Amino acid sequence: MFSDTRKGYFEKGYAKVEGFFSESEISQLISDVRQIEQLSQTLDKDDDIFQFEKKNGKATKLLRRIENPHLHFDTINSFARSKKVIDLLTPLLGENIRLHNSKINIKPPTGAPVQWHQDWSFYPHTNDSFLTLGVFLDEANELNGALACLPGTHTGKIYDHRNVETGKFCHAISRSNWDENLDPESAELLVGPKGTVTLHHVRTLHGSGPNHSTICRRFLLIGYAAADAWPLLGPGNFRDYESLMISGASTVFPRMEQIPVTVPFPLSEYGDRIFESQRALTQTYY
Ligand SMILES: O=C(O)CCC(=O)C(=O)O
Repeated sequence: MFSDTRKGYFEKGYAKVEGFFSESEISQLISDVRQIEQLSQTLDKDDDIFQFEKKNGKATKLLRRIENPHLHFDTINSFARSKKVIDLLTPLLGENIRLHNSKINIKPPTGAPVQWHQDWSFYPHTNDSFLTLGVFLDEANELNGALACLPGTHTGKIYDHRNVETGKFCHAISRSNWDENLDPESAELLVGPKGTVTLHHVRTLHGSGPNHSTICRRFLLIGYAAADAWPLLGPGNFRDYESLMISGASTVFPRMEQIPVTVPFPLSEYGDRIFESQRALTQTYY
């Protein structure tokens, strides 16, 4: 890894590497994703894998998100476990790495924004050696809703992610819970051509605007944690949890760190569906 990428990640809480994937590597990934996208077009509503943009509360044909593709499609599973990815992550997470989750956010033209949030509020662990790798499947720019990150927030406080009106967890920070550190004007927009990768720490404040352009902004996002970061909400099925190790060895001796946490309760009726859950927010930024 380039040492300035590592330095930037630890100092700012995020980093970007343009051209990380070659033209042929990214073309292969895009073609794999296209095949997956096509499977969605026989559906007329959301299922456990595919989520669509909504109009007047009803699903349109515009695909919004593919949930945990690594669990359903071999091509994405292999990509998420590839040597090139592991070599990128090792200087940031150490040698023992577990895959946590994945998604492809499509953000089609007119597609919805993602309000400001910290992933840490969704899934607190015993330590925060934990990040999300992002891969641009399309160019991301000022118009189509590129990811924005707030520098330095990965070592700061954890904001309340409950909807101030309902009191329920909503995957976003209500405006009245903002403080001077949550200043979108000081955010960095992570723009770049397809093949660019981003790395953002699990506590980094981030969000992205709506797509005002005529092209999709497809973004593959994969969460990874150090193997000794134990999920405070429990591992679910332990065998499945262990099967997500992508490098090194697992452990039953979690590393505890004295860091702020919050838990994603009380749950809203939208469960872990970030777009639906954020839509209930009345105090939005984007
Ligand atoms: O798609 C994006 O721009 C950001 C997505 C994100 O932060 C999330 O899904 O948690």
